[in-house]
Amino acid sequence: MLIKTPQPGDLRESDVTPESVYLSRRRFLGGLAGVGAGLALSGRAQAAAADYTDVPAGHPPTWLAGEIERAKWDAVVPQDPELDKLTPYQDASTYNNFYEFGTGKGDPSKRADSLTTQPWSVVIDGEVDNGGRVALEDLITPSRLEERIYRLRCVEAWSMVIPWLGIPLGDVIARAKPTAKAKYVRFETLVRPQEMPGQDSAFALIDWPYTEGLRLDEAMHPLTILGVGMYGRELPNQNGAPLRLVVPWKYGFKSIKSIVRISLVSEQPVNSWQAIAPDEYGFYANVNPQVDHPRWSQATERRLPNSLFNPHIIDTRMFNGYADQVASLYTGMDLRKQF
Ligand SMILES: Nc1nc2c(c(=O)[nH]1)N[C@H]1C(S)=C(S)[C@@H](COP(=O)(O)O)O[C@H]1N2
Ligand SMILES: [Mo]
Repeated sequence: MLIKTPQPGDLRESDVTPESVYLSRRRFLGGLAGVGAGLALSGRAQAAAADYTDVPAGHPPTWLAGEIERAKWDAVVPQDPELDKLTPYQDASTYNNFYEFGTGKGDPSKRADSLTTQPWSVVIDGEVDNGGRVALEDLITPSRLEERIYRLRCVEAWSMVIPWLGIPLGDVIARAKPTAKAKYVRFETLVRPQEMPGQDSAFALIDWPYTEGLRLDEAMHPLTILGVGMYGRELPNQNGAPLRLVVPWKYGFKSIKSIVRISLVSEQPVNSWQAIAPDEYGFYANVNPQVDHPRWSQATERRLPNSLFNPHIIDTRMFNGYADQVASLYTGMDLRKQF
């Protein structure tokens, strides 16, 4: 089967292919990411995913609006639709970690409206032949926007199931043409204290910018996406608008928000949480129920929404349930040491 990268303005295959054929094609594409192993397409869940009631209408830029409409038909959904019911938008957009807007879970949704997300551009630099500053639109539209329903497991032992809209990070890296010296990818969040009150705080733990990193093969893995939307709309600011990373088999802190710089580098970068407490937060941060945080167990997690009467505690799974897709990236590594 030929899989070509659509060019902007091309007729999408979904515009011309009967839905049954189209859906089986999607099943095949899902297979590339390792179906049978935790990801599968189901027509019912897909239809449900495509229809987000109770989600406030967004105001996406025009280049994104059409992409979003079409991508709703591209859902890759979790295998267990019961266990992995979508977290209500209300919870996913008001219970956040985004320290640029404060350390409270409710701070980002209260304060992040102040962030200007248009225009937005990203600098791609370091060990690349094709770097430079790229407008967000030009970064995204050469790829096909997809909906990906992923579990998000925070290192603090709570989790959600979120339908993201994004493109494979691997597409963006391939277009940048990494040199032979590129071994890791480093990401940076915007620094703009006038609009991000948490960056102005004298009590901030983080030495801004918030920084993250991946090994190049992790960055190229088909499950790793650059998100521009969720729940069938553009990202709310508190969830990392207009561009964030989503790496579903790693603790949530790896999924850096409001990205302005992507650098290909030869040395392993130091991520913000590792810099703050290297004994507690590592570079890899793979979800692992067998390796506890020094101050709490990682064996279980609180699936949101929960309450006193419905605590909803579930077992945490190795690599957040994506082991069949990603375990081979770590063959021969001691995951206790490289946590
Ligand atoms: N720039 C930046 N990115 C960030 C964070 C942050 O504080 N700043 N928090 C991380 C953490 S700890 C988690 S759990 C997720 C939360 O994503 P969500 O609020 O969309 O659920 O974002 C991650 N990305
Ligand atoms: Mo987190």
